[in-house]
Amino acid sequence: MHKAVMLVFLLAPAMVGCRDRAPVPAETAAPSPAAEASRALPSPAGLIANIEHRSTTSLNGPWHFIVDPYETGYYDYRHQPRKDGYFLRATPKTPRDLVEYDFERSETLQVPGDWNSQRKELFYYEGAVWYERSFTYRRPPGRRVFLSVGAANYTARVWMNGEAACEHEGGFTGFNCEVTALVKDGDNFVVIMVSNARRRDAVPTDVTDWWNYGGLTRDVELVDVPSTFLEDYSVQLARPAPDTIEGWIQLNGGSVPVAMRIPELKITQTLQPDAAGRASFRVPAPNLRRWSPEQPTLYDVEFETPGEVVRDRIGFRTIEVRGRDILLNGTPVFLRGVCLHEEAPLRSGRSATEEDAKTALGWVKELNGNFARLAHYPHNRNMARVADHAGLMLWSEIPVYWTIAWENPATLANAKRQLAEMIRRDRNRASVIIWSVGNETPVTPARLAFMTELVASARELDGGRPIAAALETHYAEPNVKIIDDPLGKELDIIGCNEYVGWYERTPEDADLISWKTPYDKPLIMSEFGGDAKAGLHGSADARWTEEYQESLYRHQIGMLRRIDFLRGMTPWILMDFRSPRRVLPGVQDNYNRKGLVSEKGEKKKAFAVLREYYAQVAAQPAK
Ligand code: GCB
Repeated sequence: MHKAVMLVFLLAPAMVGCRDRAPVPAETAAPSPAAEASRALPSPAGLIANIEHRSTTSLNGPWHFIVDPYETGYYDYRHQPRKDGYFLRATPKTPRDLVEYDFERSETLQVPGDWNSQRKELFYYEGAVWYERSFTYRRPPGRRVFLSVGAANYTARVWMNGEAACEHEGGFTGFNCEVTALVKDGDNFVVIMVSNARRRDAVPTDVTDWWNYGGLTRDVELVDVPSTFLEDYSVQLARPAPDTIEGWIQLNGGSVPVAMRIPELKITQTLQPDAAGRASFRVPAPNLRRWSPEQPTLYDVEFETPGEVVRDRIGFRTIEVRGRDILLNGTPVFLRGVCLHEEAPLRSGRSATEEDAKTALGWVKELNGNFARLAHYPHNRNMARVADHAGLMLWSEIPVYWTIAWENPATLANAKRQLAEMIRRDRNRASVIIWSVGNETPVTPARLAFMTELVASARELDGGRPIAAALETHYAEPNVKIIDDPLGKELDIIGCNEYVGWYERTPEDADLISWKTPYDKPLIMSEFGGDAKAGLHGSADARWTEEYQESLYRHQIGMLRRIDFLRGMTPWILMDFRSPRRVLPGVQDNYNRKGLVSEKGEKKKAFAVLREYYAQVAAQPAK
């Protein structure tokens, strides 16, 4: 060793490692839950209802991004949260300063949008990505300001001008954090660390059958409201007195009188909220036209507080279950539906826009449908808005899918939060008629306890809509299928997924099968189907051909017709969607091919079979 080097080594051992050693933190490799909690950013504020009709400043558009698989921008090399993380958006002040990132020189991603379909190198990426954008702003005098994120898959940590704003978990529901004290007049910047790392204890868990699209997948905007503002409200038709509109309002930041108006019905009321900012109301509405698929009437509803008029468009209808019937406005209805993923028509990737919603729901209309099952998580807000206008009924679901960590209380709390966020956003949408608490969950005591709590939560949050879940089935006898999952007892509507002719037996075997259940409740066959590659033709017994899928639909329809307690169906699925489980070259190529329409919009033969059947059903009065 060179003498000089040896001298340095002896005198200053810390320098040899090229940095000062950080003190060893109390917790080492695996920080305790308490230590993790102490690092947490603030929780989001209460969800603000109807953001789309408030005073907003869009932050959509290009955001700079940094891919950070090791979370270097958040944790130091001892896995401690950094004080100088990327959220500071630092730039060197002098040539000597060491700053190892630079948002300005980093490339951009479009928001809203997933990163996987925007960048080839991020197609399979699962981990953290930092988003940054700057904006100029002038806070309207006296107003409070919230940053609203429509969805960030899966976790998000938000900083405004370098200060912690909030964090959120759950990839398909929105959140907002108050930034009144953090935004400045003039130049601002916001940084959001989004991670789509899968976790066994998350909701959904680590194994699903859809693409794990990461990123800021829905609109991001600033919302400004008065210091006391209308945070949430419910307006619906009363049951069992359907000539009455009832509801409640919840203010944030104090209590002020609120004028509620439905001009077309000549309804004007002044509500005087209590000290907690809450008031409820009941008003007669004798001449009201009910919302229905045939006549999707919507009314302007206005709430005026000092400094804000919140306008909504609301349809009024009742939905209830009596025995084995589903009653819409008191009349039995058969739900002619199809399942949908939130996959963008014609281009793949996450859908986000009103245009996407119109295309997808336009196909449902073309099928002569009146219903869609939004699988397997809450879809973006445009879906329910477009469905309200188009006269389509919806099933909305949380991603409690397959094999959740049933015994983990934090997982249950997470599922409950997502359920509450889903209900809170869409409770005033007439189109949404069913809340679903999950899909194909196994029959075990721990899962039953978990799901029963979710059902109770859903009822508490919204007593006005039936609760369902998609259950599994088994054979009671060689040709008799039974739905007797004990969760059925808790539900209002039984959903059931079955794949006769695809994962089991042949399409023709459906002719032999009959169905039973101990529950005196309506059944929606919430899934059936099989894969077909658009344009691949052959005989009806050759897998992957359009003819196979067509034949499967014909036999399924024959079987379903014979189920006297069937009150709806949603075959799997409207459009081919990306899934990493689907690897068969030349056929699947990372797409689940059970769509009636390909990802490019090509209609397969089964589309016409279903369309024809739904036309027949629509022409008959419901049972
Ligand atoms: C199911 C699941 C759905 C899958 C589908 C399939 O039962 O609920 O998420 O994508 O089957 O294609 O296997």
